[in-house]
Amino acid sequence: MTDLPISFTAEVRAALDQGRPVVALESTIITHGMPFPQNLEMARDVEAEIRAGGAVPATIAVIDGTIRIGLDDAALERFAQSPEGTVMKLSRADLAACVATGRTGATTVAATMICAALAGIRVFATGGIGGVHRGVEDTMDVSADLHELAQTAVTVVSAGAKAILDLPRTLELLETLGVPVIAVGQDALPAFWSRDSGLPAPLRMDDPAQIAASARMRRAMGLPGGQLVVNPIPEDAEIARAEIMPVVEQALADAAAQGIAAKDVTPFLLDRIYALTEGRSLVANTALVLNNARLAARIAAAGA
Ligand code: PSU
Ligand code: MN
Repeated sequence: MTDLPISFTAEVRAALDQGRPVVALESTIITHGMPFPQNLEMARDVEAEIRAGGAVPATIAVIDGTIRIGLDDAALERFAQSPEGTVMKLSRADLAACVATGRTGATTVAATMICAALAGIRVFATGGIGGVHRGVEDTMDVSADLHELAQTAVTVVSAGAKAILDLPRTLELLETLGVPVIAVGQDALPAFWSRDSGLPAPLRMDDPAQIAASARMRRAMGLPGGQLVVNPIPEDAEIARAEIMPVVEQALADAAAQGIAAKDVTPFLLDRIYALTEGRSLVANTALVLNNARLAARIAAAGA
C-alpha cells in the first residue's frame, strides 16, 4: 500500500479534528482562471470571507508531489505568480500522475473534489464549473467536473456555468448522471455573470440547512456523488445576458480560428472574455466567488 502524500495546515487539521466547518477552495481559478495580481487578491479575499462566515478555508493544490490541504500566503502567492505552463492544470485524469512524479499542479473542480473528499471536507466553493462545451458533437469536449459530481460526495457551490458552454446539454447530462442541481433564492438556473440563464433550475432551496440536510440524506441512502449548488451573482455585479452574449460569441470564434483544444479551451475563453470586456468580467467573477464563499460557509456550518 502506498502512503498518500497529503499534508494539512495546522488550522485546517485542527478544525477537521474538532468537527468545525471547513470549506475547500480550488487553485486552478488562481493559476488558469484569472490574471495576476487580481487572482491573488481574490484568493486572499475569499479565504477572509469564509473565516468571517465562521468556517476555515482550505485552498487545495499539489506542490512537489504532495497534496496540500490549505495553503499559506507564500504558497498562494507562488501559484498566483506562476509563469504560464509551469503549474499543471489537474483533473481526475492526471492528479495521481502529478503526485506520483513529484510535480506541482493546480486543482480544477474535479481534482479539488477528489482531494477534499480524501481530506474529509464536504463543502467546496468556486466560481463556475466546467460543463458540456458548445460543438460537443464535433469535439466530445465535456468537462470531467460533471462526472466527478456524479461520484464524489462533495457539495460544490458555484454561480452556475458560463454561457461559453452548452447549458441545456450540461443540465441534461447532470440529470442523467444523478447530480442534484440546486438553485438558491430563485427558480432560474443562473449563468455565472448573469443571474438568469433562461432555463429553469431542477431544484431550489433557499435555506443552507436544507442543502446540508440533502447532502446528509444522500449519504444515508448510500447514494454516491455530490451536489451542485447554483447561486446567482449579486445584482450589483451582474453583466446582463444581452451584453455578455456577443462577447462570448466573439471569444468562441477566436478559439475556433486559433484551433484551441482540450485543457486550453476554458482558460483561453476566460482570458479572451476578460480582454473583450476590458476587465469587467473579472470584477463580476470576483464578486460571485465571494458570494459563493459566504453561502458555502453557511452550508458547512449547517453540517453538510
Ligand atoms: N469555469 C469558470 N472559471 C474557472 C473554471 C471553469 O468559470 O476557473 C476552471 C475550474 O477549475 C474548472 C475548470 O474546474 O476550469 C474546467 O476546465 P475544463 O473545462 O478543461 O474541464
Ligand atoms: Mn474540456
